[in-house]
This record gives sequence, C-alpha cells and structure tokens, in this order.
Amino acid sequence: MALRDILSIPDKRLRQVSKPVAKIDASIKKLVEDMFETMYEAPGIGLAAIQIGEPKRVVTMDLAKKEGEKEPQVFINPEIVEESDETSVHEEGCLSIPEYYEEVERPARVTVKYRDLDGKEHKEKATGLFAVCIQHEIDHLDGVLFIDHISKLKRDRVVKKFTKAAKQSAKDEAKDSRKAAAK
Ligand code: K1U
Ligand code: ZN
Repeated sequence: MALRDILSIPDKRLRQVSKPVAKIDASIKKLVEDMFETMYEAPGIGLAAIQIGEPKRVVTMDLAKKEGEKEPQVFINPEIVEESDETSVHEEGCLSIPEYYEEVERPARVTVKYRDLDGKEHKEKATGLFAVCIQHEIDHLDGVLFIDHISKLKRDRVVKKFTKAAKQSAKDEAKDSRKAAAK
C-alpha cells in the first residue's frame, strides 16, 4: 500500500475524462489499496482514481456511521442508470478543493450500476449521503467538480484563491531549489 498525493485545483488532470477499466487485474487491486489508504488518511468519505492522478473509472467510498468501524466500498466503471426528478440540497466538500464547502443541488435518488473488485455486476438504489457521494465521485470520473454546480461568482472566487496559492508554492519551491543548488 502507498499513500498518494491528492491533486488539487487548478490541476488540469482533474478535468480529464477517465477511461473504463477493461480488466480487473493486480494493478487495479493495487490502485484500490492505495486509494483506500489515501482516502482514510485525508480523511475523506470518497475518492476517485483521478484525484491521485490515475485516469481510470475507479471509486472508493466508506460511509460507515459508527466511529472506528469500516465499510469500504469499491465501484469499478460506475454508471448512473436512473435518477429521480426530485432533487435535494446537501453541503459538499472535496479533497481536491481542501477546506471549501458549499451546498449543491442534485437528484435525491439514483440507481447506480457498477462492478466490484471480483468483477461482479451490481445495480443499487442510492439515497441520502450515498446518492450525494456517488454522484460527486462519478462527476470526478467525467472531469466535473462540485464547484461546477454552484454559482459562477462563487466558483471564480474559489478557483482564483487556489490558483494564487499554487503559483506561490511553485515560486517557493523554485526559491528553495535555487538555495539548495547554491550550497
Ligand atoms: O471526492 C472527494 O473529493 C471526497 C469527498 C466526498 C464527498 C463529501 C461530501 C459530499 C460529497 C462528496 C470528501 O470526502 S470531502 C471530506 C468529507 O466530507 C469528510 C471527511 C471526514 C469525515 C466526514 C466527511
Ligand atoms: Zn471531490
């Protein structure tokens, strides 16, 4: 297992459309292990493979209610096959947009089709936090972020803040490497 870095905005890789998994082999099992380690450490309740730079349609999730208990779930090639007309509003966060939370309106109920790590196909109805989280994660697989569902004004403000921070840390890193080279 390996703890992986989580990409944050404005990294362009987060806008990629991830590719379906053709074969669930050892490399996918290793990817899933790394995703769980990274998600639990963050901590988060969900993670899409692209958030650690792997453009594959793989999602991990754990919505366990009791502290100390684990309910790990893996979704390979997840697809929403039905959604309710009724919507609900839920506050969302994103490990790729740390410490930013905003209310998002989405279908209240969805039916999701996916394969598990053994390749077995499932079709499940999702409501509540499961519905919110699976829609958020499938959005990641399509290069969509939860800030795409909020007002342009709020989105521009948060993108600007993270772009400025990314430029500053690139400058700081360049300065540090010049210093190290001069020693
Ligand atoms: O995909 C991600 O970026 C993970 C994200 C999932 C998510 C959260 C809330 C609504 C929709 C999707 C997170 O896990 S953000 C962190 C978070 O919500 C959390 C962390 C620790 C305990 C409880 C929640
Ligand atoms: Zn996210």
